[in-house]
Amino acid sequence: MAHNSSMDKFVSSIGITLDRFITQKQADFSSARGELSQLLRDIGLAAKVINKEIMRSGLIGIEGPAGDKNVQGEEQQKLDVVANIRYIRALTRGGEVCAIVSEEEEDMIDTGNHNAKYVVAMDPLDGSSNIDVNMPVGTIFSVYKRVTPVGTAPTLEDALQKGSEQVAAGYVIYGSSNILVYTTGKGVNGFTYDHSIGEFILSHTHIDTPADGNIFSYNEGNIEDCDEQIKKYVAHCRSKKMTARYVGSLVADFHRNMLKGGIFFYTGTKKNPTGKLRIMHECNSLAFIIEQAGGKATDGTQRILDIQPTSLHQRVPLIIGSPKMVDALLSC
Ligand code: AHM
Ligand code: MG
Repeated sequence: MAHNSSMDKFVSSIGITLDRFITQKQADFSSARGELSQLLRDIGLAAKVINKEIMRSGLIGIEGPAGDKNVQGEEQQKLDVVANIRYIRALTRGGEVCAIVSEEEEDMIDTGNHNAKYVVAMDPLDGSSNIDVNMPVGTIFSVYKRVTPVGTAPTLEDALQKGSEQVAAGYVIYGSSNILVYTTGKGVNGFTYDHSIGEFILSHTHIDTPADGNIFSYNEGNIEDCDEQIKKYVAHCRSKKMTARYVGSLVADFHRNMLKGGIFFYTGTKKNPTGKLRIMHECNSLAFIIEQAGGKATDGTQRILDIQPTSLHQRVPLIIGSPKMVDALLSC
């Protein structure tokens, strides 16, 4: 039935809930049986719970350090621990995930759901050093199909897959507003949390990153330690009077740059010769998303999504953002 233009505002998908959107999008995959949709809903639910905890963290005293170190020797914040537990619980109970790889856990977790066909890699709370000062933090996740047969116990082979094998990826920002962005390989969409009704609502459809931009995100405190290419590129950014923006929460820096046009890079330093960020928990997800939005992600020599991970907590250099800016850095 034809509709006139005044009806557009009623048929636009802006404003529908995350759950409904996921259900509608399932139709893009003819063989889909709803498991991935359920898994994404489970993540959406856990995101709401974490958001609630973060909003109250100052009141209930969970924003400080927990006293433990995680497997990388970094101090674990209490909220890191809380977020890790919440996501693992949501994904385990949800039943669609056979294995979870978390930044906060040394080993892969076998959820016991051996009939499930998906594996999730995640950083439950990224940028956690920002929690106690009210800066944005986030969750980053990647979803893979297992490679071992359904019905058997998952193995490391299921986890150590190239980023190009992801079937879905996304992140949540707990910041000035609470936003969930995800892709299943058919574009990138973002949902803003409406506290009054307790739902993520579609707010950013088909996100495309600008081909070029004016923002560079780099921890310039590392510049003495970095290689000539980075020094040259930073000098180039300064000479062009670009805008330096570095929150220190990857999701926040990434999200802003994707929407406005920009580049984020964290390459090798003396302390971390292959950079700080982890391929499984952080880089692959954002690389998949930026490519879906028309951008690029590389470690300086190859596409992030083509790297074969060899260990769960492997770190790689990350250069990610608007395609022309990534190319300009590589040509330095
Ligand atoms: P985390 O996973 O321990 O929170 O560390 C990752 C964070 C990123 O969010 C951010 O981009 C980066 O570390 C900042 O590191 P630095 O303080 O060295 O600039
Ligand atoms: Mg992290």
